[in-house]
Amino acid sequence: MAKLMLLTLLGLGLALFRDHRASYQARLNAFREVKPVELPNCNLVKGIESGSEDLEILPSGLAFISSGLNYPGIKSFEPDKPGKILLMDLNEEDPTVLELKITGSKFDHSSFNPHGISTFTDEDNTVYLLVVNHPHFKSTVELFKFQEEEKSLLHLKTIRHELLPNLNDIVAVGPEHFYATNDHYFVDHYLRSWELYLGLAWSYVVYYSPTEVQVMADGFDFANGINISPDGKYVYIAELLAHKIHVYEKHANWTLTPLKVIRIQNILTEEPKVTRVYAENGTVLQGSTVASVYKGKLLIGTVFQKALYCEL
Ligand SMILES: *[C@@H]1O[C@H](CO)[C@@H](O)[C@H](O)[C@H]1NC(C)=O
Ligand SMILES: *[C@@H]1O[C@H](CO)[C@@H](O)[C@H](O)[C@H]1NC(C)=O
Ligand SMILES: [Ca+2]
Repeated sequence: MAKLMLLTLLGLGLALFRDHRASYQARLNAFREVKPVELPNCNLVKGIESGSEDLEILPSGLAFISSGLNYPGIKSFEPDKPGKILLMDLNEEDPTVLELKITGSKFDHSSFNPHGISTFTDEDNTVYLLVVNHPHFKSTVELFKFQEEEKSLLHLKTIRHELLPNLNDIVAVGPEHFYATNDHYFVDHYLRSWELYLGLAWSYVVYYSPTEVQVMADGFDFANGINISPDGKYVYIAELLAHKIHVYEKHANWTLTPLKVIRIQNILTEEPKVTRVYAENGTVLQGSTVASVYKGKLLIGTVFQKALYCEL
């Protein structure tokens, strides 16, 4: 009898497992045909070979690029080297990248593992760069002051908080104030895998300031990129495994009210305002994560590989 029970449980377990495997593959878009959409004039950015997971372009045309991410389960071409922040001046004819020197005595360069980044420009035009960092696979936010003359980043502060355990991306709304996505709920590797596999959708978004830290949105199946509209009124959150972009209204008290959801699955049929400007089957770019536009040019980043610069 005990054996029968055991077998029944095993059978049920296997059925559940198979069910979940199918939906897991669908959530990951594992079997999808990519129809190419080409742009006339694209060039790989020289000097980027080990990732450009996130990037941001200042109104002046200076782009910051985070490179060298080491993330569990994802390929890395330079797993033993620290990551870096690259600078690219998009006003140049044929722009190249330069690694920004990091200064400041309290910063441990050897374990630098940059992920999402965001800038904040103060009233006096000081540019702060906020960087999600995973030293030894933990999560911190590093606050830097950009020193344009010296082409360097002065490290000012490391921010850690129990509500910031699994950071992916941030969007700065002040020098030490930001919204951040936690792409998982659990910290433990084993529990994280199950959380992802079962699609628990426990990933969440936090508002952080030196005086207040609060969960502002939750229930995401892997909250990934986050950004804000140029007028500062709306916050956008990409829910990776649900293939959605959520639009929130941001209030004066920093709370977020959901406004609408843009489904990305069938962008060619559903929302006519969404245009696919570039698509490629992996021969040129693999694992693209981010793109931004400056003066009619498009800069595309990838998790662990190259970056592409195209004319739109
Ligand atoms: C925050 O502001 C919004 C809009 O004014 C309001 O509806 C909400 O109740 C406020 N929440 C808190 C916690 O104060
Ligand atoms: C990917 O696209 C390139 C260029 O369009 C083509 O040459 C190549 O055969 C494609 N590869 C696959 C696996 O579809
Ligand atoms: Ca970002």
